[in-house]
Formats: sequence, structure tokens, C-alpha cells
Amino acid sequence: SAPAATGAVQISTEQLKDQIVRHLHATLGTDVNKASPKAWWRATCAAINEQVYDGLRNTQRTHYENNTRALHYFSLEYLMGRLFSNNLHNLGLYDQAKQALGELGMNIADLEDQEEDMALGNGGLGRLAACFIDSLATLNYPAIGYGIHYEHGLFQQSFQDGKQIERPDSWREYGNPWEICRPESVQEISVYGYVETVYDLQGRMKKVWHPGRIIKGVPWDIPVVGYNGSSVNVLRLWESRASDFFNWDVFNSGGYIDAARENIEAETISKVLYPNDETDAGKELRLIQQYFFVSCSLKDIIRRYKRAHADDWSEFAKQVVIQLNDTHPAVSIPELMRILVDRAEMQWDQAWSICQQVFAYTNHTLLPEALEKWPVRLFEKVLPRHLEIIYEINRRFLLEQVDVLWPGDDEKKRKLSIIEENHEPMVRMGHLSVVGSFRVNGVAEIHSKLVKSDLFPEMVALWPDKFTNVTNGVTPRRWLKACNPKLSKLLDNHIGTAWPTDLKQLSKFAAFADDAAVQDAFMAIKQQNKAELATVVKKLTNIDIDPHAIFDIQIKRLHEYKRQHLNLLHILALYRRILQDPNYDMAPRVFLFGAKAAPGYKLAKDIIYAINKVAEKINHDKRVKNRLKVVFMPNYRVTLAEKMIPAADVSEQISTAGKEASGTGNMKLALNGAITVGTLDGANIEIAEEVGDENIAIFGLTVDEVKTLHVKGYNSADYYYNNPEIKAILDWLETDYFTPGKPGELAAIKRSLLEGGDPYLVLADFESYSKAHEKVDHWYRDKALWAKKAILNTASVGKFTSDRSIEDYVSRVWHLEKCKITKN
Ligand code: DL6
Repeated sequence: SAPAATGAVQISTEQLKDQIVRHLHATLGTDVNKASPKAWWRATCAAINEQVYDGLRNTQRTHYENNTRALHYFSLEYLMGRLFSNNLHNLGLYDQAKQALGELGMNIADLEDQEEDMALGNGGLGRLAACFIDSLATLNYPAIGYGIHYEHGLFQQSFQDGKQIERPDSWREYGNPWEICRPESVQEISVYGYVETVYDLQGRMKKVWHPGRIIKGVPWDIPVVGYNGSSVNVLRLWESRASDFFNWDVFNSGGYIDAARENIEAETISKVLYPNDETDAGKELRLIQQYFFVSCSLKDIIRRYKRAHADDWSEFAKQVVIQLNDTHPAVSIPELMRILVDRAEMQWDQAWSICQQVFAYTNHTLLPEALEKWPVRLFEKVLPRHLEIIYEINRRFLLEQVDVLWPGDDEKKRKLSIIEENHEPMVRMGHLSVVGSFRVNGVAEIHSKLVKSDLFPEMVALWPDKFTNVTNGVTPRRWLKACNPKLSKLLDNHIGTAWPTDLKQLSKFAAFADDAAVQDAFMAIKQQNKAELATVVKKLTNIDIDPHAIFDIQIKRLHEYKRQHLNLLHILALYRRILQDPNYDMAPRVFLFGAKAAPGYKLAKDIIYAINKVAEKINHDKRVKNRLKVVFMPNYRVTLAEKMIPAADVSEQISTAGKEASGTGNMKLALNGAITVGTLDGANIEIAEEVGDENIAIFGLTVDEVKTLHVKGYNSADYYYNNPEIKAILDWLETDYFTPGKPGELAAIKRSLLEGGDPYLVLADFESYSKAHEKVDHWYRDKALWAKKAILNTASVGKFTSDRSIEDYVSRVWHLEKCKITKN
């Protein structure tokens, strides 16, 4: 048997085997001889949970005994992926479980594949939340994540004749072994109705909200296991149900069918994740989702606080800090005011002071379409009392802050007002979040600068110290140790085993960048990872790819600003060059894409279709002689990212400068030794600073140049007429070359770049992008040079661990103390 793991969990392989078999018998009601892989997986999960729950109980007891200040992370999205291997790695039990299962005749990788991804998020924002809760637990910070227990996560994507098809994601159709239902902590929340003004016996005015509907929130807890025996925190996700109380009423008045309908309506709230990334859906259900989860969560926090402090609110802001993950949970600001003023009967000023010490807000985007605004009339219908409170917050803000700094300046008031006064008045959630928070941060240096200079310059004038930066990060446990075990071993052998919790240690690996043996070992691992990915590609798409070609990978949501179509134009340019010159000299390349498009985003879906159609043509064209292959991987998600990232040679990070707030895929790819082709945008800038200019291929306009170009007036047609290659490619898209018999099917891309004005400057950056790729091609042909650059990428990106992000939040925003967990 393997020796006991070095982490907190001490268990022998024999014991683990016994536990798994016991759960097969007692939990699954089956036997070793006839158990399905699913049953084996569930039994192993149950065995893992025995260790997890020990940690959970110890953590909760220690936090309670120490009465700790805790972080409450409010996020509408958590993109968790699978938890099986993650939990095993964090418990220090992966190798042991592998051996135990092996001795029981099972292959651990097959069991891992039994798990559905927990895809309760769209993209970067949700995955960041998942990395952060991993780091919080690992660093022993008392923290809880709050969100929604969606029945259906992000849709499943497939392609039919190259077009994206969406199907519902039923990740927990047959249950989820990682979650624990907590009926004892159910909450009830109210929506709709009207507000009545009443006076008490002393003649004091009071507002009474008579809700139109009551909904039950049922909490599901997912233990979040810190690495190597640290805390086990909780992700608490709320599921909506009809309130028993309310249903009973309807039922008694003879409305059995009505009661059933109410049930369905209440359950709709947590039914499905909105599949939009970077756009504001603006729908009533979305507002109700937001309110539902923040109201349940605030009540949960207050219930816990009151256990220790009863009605004494004086410690609340010392015990509780709430991070708003973008503006989606911003309605928690008026909700806490309502609870304090209407329910706890606190004076407004005291309540407001508490709010302003409790909330902090992270901005994740500057895109205008993603800056949330709610029609006042919708707010009035769904949350009438909250609208009144927002009006009062705004009245005081304009009077006591804005008018003091800019007396009589109505233009400033108009610009800063939380209510936008257009023909359809709107509540500006970003303004509300800044006014109601004590700290506001962007997610990379450049982004935080732009938040101050372009988004909220007047707010900065009012509160210069409120604004800060916390550059994003990713957990190296999932994004290196677990997903790239061979590279992890190599690192262990050369720099020791401390790097997963001290990622700056990676810098020691730089000393081996010129060492031929290490270069060979590093590139051999890359080669094996590429071969493994080639097998996955074959299975999913039936396309053969050569593991010796450059694997050039763009994986992220599909959006014009991320410019997958710039990548496509470059592929078309290479294809055309090969056709024009059969001896065109280039290292063989496989371009791999992974991306979901929001179902309602027409151009994004057109781009997916175009890439698939171009891929079909190129992959079957004998004249290309395998120098070029294009693959669009279906159903891109965390689990697929874990297979693609370790196999990448080139990382495409090509957003228009100023548009990508940070990016986190850029960090994961560099960490695994991919070389970035990127613009000076988001965290690419900081990656370039860390890896050095010679180890990254930067191209394109800078943020300042983009601004200047827009001021000067950008005319994309100039590039079309002046660059014959661009003209030929765009014209090509209009023909039926890629869509035989159906000319014009790919023309939407050309139209958006010419008639549409090319809002994301694809044509302006094309030439410089193409040159960057030529440079990469040359680098790749020199094996030692490439290996050195790849090694230096891995060695230089220690800054981008989410542990560092969390420590930055702690020192700049949260001011938490670590709490070492004691066992009993
Ligand atoms: O901060 C996490 C992630 C960034 O890395 C991406 O650059 C950014 O696009 C993304 N933003 C969103 C915006 N959603 N909203 N609102 O997902 O955040």
C-alpha cells in the first residue's frame, strides 16, 4: 500500500479501499461485482466526503469559537467544474485514491469522467469566484460564498452543420454527491406588493411593505476544501421553492391549481443560469434572481450574527464584510438598509454607516452593454420598498456629497445620479455600488486605471481612497498541479514541492531555462500532453491532428471584443498564402478554439459557424499538406480547459486594448508553458512585465492608440482597400468557397467589419497580428529557443496565483485574520 498522505488527512490505502467498498454496499446498495462506474464514482465521493466532513466540522467549530470576522462573497456565478480530483488533490489523497481504486480494479480517470461539470457560471467572472473560494480555504481565511443553486447551469453546446446548438445542462439530474441540503437554514423572502406609509402612536412615520409574494430559499452547502489540510469553507447556494405559508393560503381559498402554478413560478427563480456573458439581460426574472439570493444570504448572515450578538448591531461591521462580484448582487445595499431601518428600526445615518463599512464592489468590465441598469418601473413593481430606499440614498448622496463638491452643478448631478433620467428612467447599479461600498476595485492594473479615468472619474474626486486594484489570479492547484501532473512532478523534482501554495517559488525554475536536459524533459511533457489532447480531439470531432504541430489555442467566451474573428482572418491568410505558394514556409499549426456564444448573440454564432466551415474546408484540402488544421472543440467548459491548457504551445489573448478587464485564461496558459500572442490589454500587460518582452509576442494598438484612433476617426475601409490580403480574405468570405452552393453565408463578418465600422478594430490590428505570428513561427523552429521561452513563462508567472489576489484583497479591502483550524 502507498504511504499515508502528507496533508491533514491521514488514512491508509487499505482504509480508503474499505471505505469505498462500504459505501458501495451501504450508500449505493450495490456490490463490487455489479457496480456501474457511476456507482463506483459515487461510492468514492462518499468516501472522500468522510474526510471532507471532518474538516468541515472542525472549521465551523473553530470559526464559531473564535467569533471570527468573515468574508461573504456574493456572486451570481460559480464555475466550479468537477470536484472529484480537485478534492482529492486538496486533501492530499489523489495518488492514494488512484492506487486504492486500481487495487479494486477501477481506473481513477474513468471515474473522474462520471462527473458532470458544475457549470454555474458563464466565463471569467464565475471561474474567478471558484478560484477565490479555493484560495480562501487554502489560506485559512474565514469565508463563505453565496450564490444560486441553478437547476440548469450553462447550456451544453454541440454543432450541427457547423452551427451552435444549445441544450439544457442537467448537471444534477441524478443528484450531486458534493452538496448538503440544510433545511434548518431555510429563509423566506418577499417580492412585489406595495408600500404603505403608517404613523405610530408617537406620530413617527414608518414604511410598511406588503409583499405580493413570498418565496422560500433552501440552502445547499458545498464544502470547499483548502489545500493540504487547511480550512474547509462552504459555498452556500440557494434554491427557490414556493413558500408553504403562501401556498396554504391559496390552497385554502380553493385554488389547488393556482397553488400548483405558484409553485412552478417560485421554482423558476433558480431554474436556469442566464447564459449571457458581458451583457445585461434586463429581465424581470434576472432581477428577482439577484434579489432572491442576496436577500436569503443577508438573512442568513444576520441570523448567524444574532446568535452571538442578539440585537446589538455595534459589532456587525467588524464581523461582516461582503464582496459584491460585479453589480449583480448590488441590490443587497438597499436590502440591508431596509432590514436595518424598517425591521431593526435603526436611524438612517447609523444604518448607512454600517452599509458603507460592510460592502465592497469589484468591477469586471467596462463594456457599456454590461453596465447594469434596471428600469425604475420594473424596480417599482418587483421591489417597491427598495426603490424608495434607493431614491433616499440618491437624494442624500446628491445633496451631501455632489452638491458640496460641485455646488449648483446640475450637470454633475445628472451624471452622478443613481437614477438615470432618460425617457425611461433607470437605476444605475454601478453608481449604487460605488456609493454604497467602502472600496471599489478593478481586476488588473490597466483596468483599475480605466475604471477611475473613464468610468467613475467624479466618484474618484469625491472619494479618492475608495478605489484600488486587485489583479486577478488562478488557483495553481487546479490549473497546474491537478491538470498537468507531469509538469508538476518535474517542478517538484527541480524546485521542491512548496510551489502549489507559494507560487513565487516557480522563479527558481528559471535557472533551468538553458539546461538542455530540463528543456528536453519540459518539451517531452508538452509533447505527451499534446498527444493526449489529440486523442480527445479525435474522439470529439473525428479530426486527426499532428502532436508535432504548433498547438495554437484560443479558449474563452465568444465575443467580438475577444476577436476570434481576427484569429479566423489570420487562418484564412495562411491558407491563402499556402494556396498561392505551395512551398509557403511555415511550421505546421493546429488552431484550436473553444467558446460558447450567448444564444441570442447572432454575430457570435455567425463567427462560430464561419470557423467551423473554414475548418471543414482547410482540414480536407490536400494542398495544405497538413501544415494547417483548424478545430472548434464542442462544449468548451472547465473540464475541457483542463485538457487543452497543458497542451498549448501558443495562447491567443487578442482582445482590443481596453476591452478585456483582465483575463484569467491568459494566466493559466502561461503557467503551463504556452507563449502568449497578445495585445497590451488587461493582465496581458502584467504577464509581459513578468515574463519579459522576449518571451511574449505583443502586437496591436495600445489603449491610448485605440482612443486616439477613435478620436481621429477610424475608417476600416482604408485597411480593406489598402491591404490586398485583407481585401481578398474578406471577399472570399462572401463567396461560396467555404459553403458550397450557399454564397453569402459567411458575409456577416465582412459586413460587421466594413458597414458595421469594425467597432473592435480587427482590421487595424490585422497586420501587426500577422507579424507577431511570423515571429512565433520562427521561434518555434529553434527547439532550444522555444523550450527556453516556454520554461521562462512557467517560471515567471508566480504572481498570478489567486492566493496573491486574496492576500491583496485582505490587505486592501477585507482586513481578515487567518484562522488556524483546530481538530478535536
Ligand atoms: O474578473 C474576471 C473576468 C475578467 O478576467 C475578464 O476579463 C472579464 O471580461 C470578466 N467580466 C465579466 C463581466 N461580466 N459581467 N458583468 O465576466 O471578468
